[in-house]
Amino acid sequence: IQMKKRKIALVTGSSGQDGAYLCKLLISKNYKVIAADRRSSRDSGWRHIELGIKNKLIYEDFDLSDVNSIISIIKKYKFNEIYNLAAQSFVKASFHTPISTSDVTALGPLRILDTLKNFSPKTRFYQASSSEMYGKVNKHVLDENTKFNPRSPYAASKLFAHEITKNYREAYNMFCCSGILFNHESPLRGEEFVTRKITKQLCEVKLGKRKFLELGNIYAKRDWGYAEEYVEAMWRMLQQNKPDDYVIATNKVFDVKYFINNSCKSLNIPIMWKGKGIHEVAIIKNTKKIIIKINTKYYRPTEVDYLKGSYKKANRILKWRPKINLKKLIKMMIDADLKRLSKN
Ligand code: F7E
Repeated sequence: IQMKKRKIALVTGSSGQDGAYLCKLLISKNYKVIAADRRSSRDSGWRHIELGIKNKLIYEDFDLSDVNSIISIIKKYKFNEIYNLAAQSFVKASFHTPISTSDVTALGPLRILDTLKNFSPKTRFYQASSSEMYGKVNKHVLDENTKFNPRSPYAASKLFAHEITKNYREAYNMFCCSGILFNHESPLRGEEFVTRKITKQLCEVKLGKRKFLELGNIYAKRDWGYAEEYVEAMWRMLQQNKPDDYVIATNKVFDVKYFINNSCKSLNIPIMWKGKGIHEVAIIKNTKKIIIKINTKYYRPTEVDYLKGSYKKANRILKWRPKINLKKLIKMMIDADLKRLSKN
């Protein structure tokens, strides 16, 4: 009997939320997985520990801004697949560091693509594109044909990466795909993003470790899915006969306020809202204590107000669809944060 050869994959940004879930998925599919991060991002590797995959990965130091680190890793292994999940991914931070954000988030993937073209043109490449590329929209539901209108250095960088990925596919016939992923959350989400900030800090209030939280624009609307399901879509894109781009979303939209209200329900903290604009607050019903305040430091110079995606194409071709709804996702995140905080 001929043994099927084990596939080798590179996951850049493996220590992030999506990287960790994707590594877990690839290991379960018997891939040899090379987990690549900047040395400084790897910190404690807490996500890999939580997922129980820390000793199943091969770790390599890697930096998207350093083309030599890319060349040496691509020459060292014969990758079947590369998933580029590394980026400066926090939209707000990109306004403060637009140049380094562009260097990593826009030029980083080009460095990989050009290295692949020169040394490994058969390797399949996945680029993590983002719904932030749509920016200011005047359409109700966004899909693969909707025009982009980026509203941050992060979004402009992702758009360059998206276009250059398509260009390498068309110009050199390489197998390159972009997944246009809408917001996706989980207990492994970084604490600077709004969902995890809310679940973690509300849990701290619940446990008496914090008095209140401060947020920015609570009327922003997002299409929030569950990250572990979204990484499955990435893998499916690279298993097709033809490379292409796909929107991954839930086709549902909620505002930040809805996320807060549901998190409070899930924690049994009854709240009510008072005031308007920057003076709006949420107070705890029985004690009348303020639990949420607005702080304009969390506003963005240009905001993305509304994003809702259609996953029709992904459903038709990849047979992918979202399964966990937002209420379940919130509950999952709250339970995980309560558990972690009770340990400390
Ligand atoms: O903000 C509003 C904020 O930082 C969501 C990244 O993964 O998804 C993410 O980008 C909304 C924005 O995510 C706070 O103004 C209010 O309208 O959780 P976020 P994001 O900017 O949508 C896309 C798909 C990516 O590609 C990105 O990499 O919530 N908001 N108050 C706040 N946001 C934060 N972070 N903190 C607040 O206090």
